[in-house]
Amino acid sequence: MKKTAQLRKMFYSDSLEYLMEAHNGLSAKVVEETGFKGIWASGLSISASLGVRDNNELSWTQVLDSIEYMNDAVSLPILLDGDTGYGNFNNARRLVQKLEQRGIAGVCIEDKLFPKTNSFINGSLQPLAEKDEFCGKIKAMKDIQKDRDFMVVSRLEGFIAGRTKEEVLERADAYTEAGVDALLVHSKKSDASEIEAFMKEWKGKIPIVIVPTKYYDTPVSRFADLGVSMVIWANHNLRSSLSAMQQICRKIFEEQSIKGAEGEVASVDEIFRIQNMKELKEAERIYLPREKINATLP
Ligand code: SPV
Ligand code: MG
Repeated sequence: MKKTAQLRKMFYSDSLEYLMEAHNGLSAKVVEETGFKGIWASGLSISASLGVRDNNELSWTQVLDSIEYMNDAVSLPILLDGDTGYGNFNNARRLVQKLEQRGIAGVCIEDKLFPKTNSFINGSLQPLAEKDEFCGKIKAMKDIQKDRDFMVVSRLEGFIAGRTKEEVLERADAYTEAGVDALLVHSKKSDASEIEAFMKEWKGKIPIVIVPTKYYDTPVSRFADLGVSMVIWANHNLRSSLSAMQQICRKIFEEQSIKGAEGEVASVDEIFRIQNMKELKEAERIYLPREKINATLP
């Protein structure tokens, strides 16, 4: 099945589905091997992994290059966190064209302004996009896509920016009318009250996606009961790798030795395995003259 169709199927399945964050080819492979069905290409995680802030400091083509590595590494569909679409309707529709060319299954754009700031930083100071202009952006993105299964998701930042539930619902209706395939309702509260309030009044038919980073202790059964379609675990691969790197660096620095670290890190053979050196070895047997086989491989 095409990756676009795989992602669309997840959004429309009867059960709650999950997208797991990845930010490079390696983390994408880990997500796939674990058994997840789809990947969230997190803007926060991709930026942080490259040492920059989640403020559109990466150019959009640098984001494209990053997700190309991810997409090549796995057979899972990727939903790109496309921030605000990197400009106006014209930039956003060009983004869709380039994503389709690279085999990415869908993109999520948020109703804020370029350059954006991460939703967990001074959210209430973040200006929202003007509703009609954002609807035009959605239309332009939907009009340009060639594969009808490519998913355009719109992210409602109203709760983040301190707007009322009524405004968030009104925008949800307007974005649906503009043709979006699904809505991501974001909240930075430590409980799910905003999501619950939204879901209780939402009469629309398109799938709803949430990112429970801050209300992490709400059981997923609650989201399923509310009618949420998709949950995004948005940043745990980045956060766990940061903790692991900090710990191991500290240990090696203090002990001036790698002896104590050896049992705490993946083996070099495990790196070779996840890189699929096995395939290269087999290919060498087919394509290299016999005397050159094993010259390049362990
Ligand atoms: C991301 O993962 O980059 C997101 C989700 O946009 S959040 O960081 O929760 O805003
Ligand atoms: Mg983001």
